[in-house]
Amino acid sequence: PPPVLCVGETMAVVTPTEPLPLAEASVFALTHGGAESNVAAHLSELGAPSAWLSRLGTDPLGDRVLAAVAAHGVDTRWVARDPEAPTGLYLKDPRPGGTRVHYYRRGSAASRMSPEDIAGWPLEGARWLHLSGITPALSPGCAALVPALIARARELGVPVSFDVNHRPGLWTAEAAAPVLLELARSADVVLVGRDEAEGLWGTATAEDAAALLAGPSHVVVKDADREAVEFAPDGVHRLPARPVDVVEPVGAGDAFAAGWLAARLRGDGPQARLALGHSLAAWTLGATGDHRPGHGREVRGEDRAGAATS
Ligand code: KDG
Repeated sequence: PPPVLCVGETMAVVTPTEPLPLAEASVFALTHGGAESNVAAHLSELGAPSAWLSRLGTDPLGDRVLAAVAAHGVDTRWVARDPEAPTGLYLKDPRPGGTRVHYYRRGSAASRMSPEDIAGWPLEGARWLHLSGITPALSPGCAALVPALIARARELGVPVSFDVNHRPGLWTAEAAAPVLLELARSADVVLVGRDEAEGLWGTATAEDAAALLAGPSHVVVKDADREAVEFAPDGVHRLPARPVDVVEPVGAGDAFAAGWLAARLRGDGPQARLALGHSLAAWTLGATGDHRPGHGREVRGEDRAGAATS
């Protein structure tokens, strides 16, 4: 089957390997992370062919990121290498109140993406296009790229999912709110956190958020560890989240998006879509990496059983 295209920046990630804050730790792991390539990796592992479209520097960090994403089975042939700009980098600072991230990505190779990249990308014949609200915050070129991609996908009849992903380290809620609202309204499927929507648009409940986002056929509102609610043409569906011991939250939203999307692509109903989203998110919450591989092998059988009874 044709691939799901996931477009966005993926960075090298430096994480302390000891439970110490960044300012005190002395031993670190070098991995990779990017919301859209995290989704692509999960999709590929769940059996949905995916491609990640982006730019990297020609530096060794770019080599590492490219190899790591490809190793998950993601098609990376459309990733451009830019000799004039570095691969983005971020550092994680584990703290008792939650992990903070420090970005070193201004002027990165991926921030130099623009609508001109679209001509070289395989949108025609794609099964799906997945985007997130991180990309428009990266640069004026990236801000122009996202709506242009959505417009092109519309012309070609390719469905678009948009994960709102407001990153306060990149832009304020005031700056992000109108941009993310317009992009979300133009997608077919929107994923958003209940608290994220409240911070951006002042909507208190999942229902308020869904009402504001009129336009998409499906709006999925995730309410942290409580529940996820899907607003679909055939009604409103909710599923409580499973209790889980959180090791590190980064990447759980991407995992949820991939689980929901993989279930949608194989024709599962709303309860099974939400169940697979929760399941992937819970899996990712239990480890420090942005993308935790292996979920499919671990729990696929369990979710199939769950889907059959719901
Ligand atoms: O959703 C997880 C991402 O936020 C993380 O992998 C890094 O893409 C990233 C970003 O821009 O924060």
